[in-house]
Amino acid sequence: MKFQAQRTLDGAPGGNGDGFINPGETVGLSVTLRNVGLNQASGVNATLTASDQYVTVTDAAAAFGNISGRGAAKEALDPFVIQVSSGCPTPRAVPLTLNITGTGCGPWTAGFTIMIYTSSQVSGRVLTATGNNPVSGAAIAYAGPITGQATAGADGAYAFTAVDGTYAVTAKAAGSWTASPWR
Ligand SMILES: [Ca+2]
Repeated sequence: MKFQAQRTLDGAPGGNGDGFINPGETVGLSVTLRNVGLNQASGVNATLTASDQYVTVTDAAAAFGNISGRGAAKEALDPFVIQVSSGCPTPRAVPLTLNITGTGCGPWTAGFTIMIYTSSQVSGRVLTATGNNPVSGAAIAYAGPITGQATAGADGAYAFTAVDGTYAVTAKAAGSWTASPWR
């Protein structure tokens, strides 16, 4: 049995819904396991432990039911829940351990690492170099700890959510040179 993926559930009331695990949030972690054995694993359960001073596991149990064999993956029927202390420094990598059992099979141990970030809203305006006119619809690309795109509005304004780190941001628009990256 292997760890395959983790989905962060940081919606209200415990989180701000930006998709990142932030200091002060209580979030669900929905784990997907992969059964690399040949046979179906029945009654699969997992417990989650963290040994980090800033992370408390408040729901350490998740059930998976039966997972077919030969590489089949299955997401937990219910998520784990963790609480991150508001004083947690960021960015912080927190390793977590899964102890997995099944009926007449296992046990297995697996691990994965979550990242705790401080999220910030980055915003700006795209203006022409000569005349300072807004560039509506300019394509903004940002690359750093996370990578993505945004589009400038009619007033040239754009915004995106970023996490701790350094980013290169470029703006591209038809009829204009691509702006040199700024950080
Ligand atoms: Ca969040």
